[in-house]
Amino acid sequence: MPKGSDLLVAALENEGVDRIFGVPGEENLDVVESLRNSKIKLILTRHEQAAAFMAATHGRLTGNPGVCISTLGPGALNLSTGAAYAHLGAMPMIMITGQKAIMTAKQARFQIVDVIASMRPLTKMARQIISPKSIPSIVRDAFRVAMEERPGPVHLELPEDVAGEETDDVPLIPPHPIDQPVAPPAALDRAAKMICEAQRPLVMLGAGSSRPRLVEPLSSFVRRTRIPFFNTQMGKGSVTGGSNLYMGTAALSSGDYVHRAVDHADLIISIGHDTVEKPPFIMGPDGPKVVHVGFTAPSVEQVYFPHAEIIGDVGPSLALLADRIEGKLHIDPAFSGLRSEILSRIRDRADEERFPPTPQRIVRDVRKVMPEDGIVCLDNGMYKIWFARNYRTHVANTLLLDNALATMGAGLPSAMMAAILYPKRRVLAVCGDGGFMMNSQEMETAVRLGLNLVILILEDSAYGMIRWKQAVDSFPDWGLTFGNPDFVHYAQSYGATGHRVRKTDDLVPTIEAAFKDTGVHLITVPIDYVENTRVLVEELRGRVPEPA
Ligand SMILES: Cc1ncc(C[n+]2csc(CCOP(=O)(O)OP(=O)(O)O)c2C)c(N)n1
Ligand SMILES: [Mg+2]
Repeated sequence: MPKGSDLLVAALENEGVDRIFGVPGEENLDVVESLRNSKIKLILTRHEQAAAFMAATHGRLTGNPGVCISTLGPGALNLSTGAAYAHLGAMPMIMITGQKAIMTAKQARFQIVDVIASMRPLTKMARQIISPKSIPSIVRDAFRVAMEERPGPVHLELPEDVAGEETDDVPLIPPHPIDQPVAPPAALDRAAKMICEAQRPLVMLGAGSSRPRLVEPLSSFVRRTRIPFFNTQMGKGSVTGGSNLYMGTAALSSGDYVHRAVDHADLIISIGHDTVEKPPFIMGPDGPKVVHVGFTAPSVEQVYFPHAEIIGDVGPSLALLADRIEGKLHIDPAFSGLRSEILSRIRDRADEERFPPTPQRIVRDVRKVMPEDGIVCLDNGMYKIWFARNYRTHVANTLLLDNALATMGAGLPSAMMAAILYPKRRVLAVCGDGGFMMNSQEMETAVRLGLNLVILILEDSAYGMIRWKQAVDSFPDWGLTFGNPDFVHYAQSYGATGHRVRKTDDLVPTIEAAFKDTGVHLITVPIDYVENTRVLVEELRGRVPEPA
């Protein structure tokens, strides 16, 4: 007779799961034993947080939930930042945590916290499994809920007595594809009229436009309508940045060069914008009209309150919208001049030779060694703004960054997941010296798994972004610097290869050589953050003369 844990593992196999990430505890041992007899691989990580970041990234990149596992109390709580990352980032994920027996209490309250209650605000659904018979339906429901728009994490708690209890075989529930309704004709007609009446329409591609299934429909919409577009940080690459309609990326909320295009527009078709992102522009009473196109309705915010909505499956809804507007649009030729101006500003100082290198130079050099389908995974720090602003993406989900929870520590785990899923593509993690150290122990996991992966650490011996904000807000420079390990030796101690860049011109050949080799490589380079204030504050506020 199968045990609860056998049914759980069979139900996961039924969903196509091939790996589970995590750190088991004694309450998960029945599940570990059922995994041993299954096709699913158990991938141990060195911290539960990393397991959750990896599982979430699996969901983000494939549309199918990644699965992670932990013990009760302390292990489960270590998953919570990953839960929030997936929840805000709309990444489908399943978290399975153990619990002490629920029929008896032989250890009183040892290690027991109310994990379900702690997960509720961080997930789409959090449930305790109280009987083995319910497992097939609960697991099917969990996957459905996690994948359904807007995707996100689901938490299941499996107490050890339920996991170990034998039961009659319960049939599994076959998964089926979920189709979403398409936007209603009245909404499409209303929006089409507004768009055709506009003199200077512009498209914005938001986080939702990076869903794996939208690649073709979005490109087709832009091709058919020829409306210039810009993107949010998490919408990068959903239509190629090589297109002559690409106006830039909104890494700041206002005042950047790309906002010249936003200010010029009288209507913005906002596709897949998710207000979890730091605002890509600020709506006000006099700004452009906004038509929101999304899988779900936008929340009404002080800074985002669309005038019309096209809600439904985005791909087919956009095709119906294009049918209504193709060939009937005003495209303002001034956008093309604005585009050259914006993009040339962005290229400024990318060629500079000084050492330590500027952020612009580092972004340019990384782009040089990454093929179009190469994946750059950012941790969270000052360089994120530079990569979002300056790195041109040609394929969706090739610059993975977190502009939702914006947590530190996800750079390395997300890159590891990308390297597992796409072993033939180049994968580069770019981390600050602060963020890298929050999950650097996963170097061991990466080496153990035999991944081919390059990690670039940008060293400023500081929590640079906060230090920059401190300066922008006119506080004295105080309290935000630290010392670092010798990263080359640190890498070697894990069995990885370490490199230190000592000349700006060595950056490209060092990254290139690391990719040509196999295994895990760590490259550390100092970064000159003087540019943060010079460009992102003074130049944009017109306080320094603009370069000729
Ligand atoms: C888990 C977490 N803790 C704190 C912060 C606040 N925070 C944002 S950026 C940053 C500094 C990042 O430092 P580092 O990784 O060295 O990158 P740098 O900005 O120096 O390039 C901090 C502390 C955060 N976003 N996430
Ligand atoms: Mg730093």
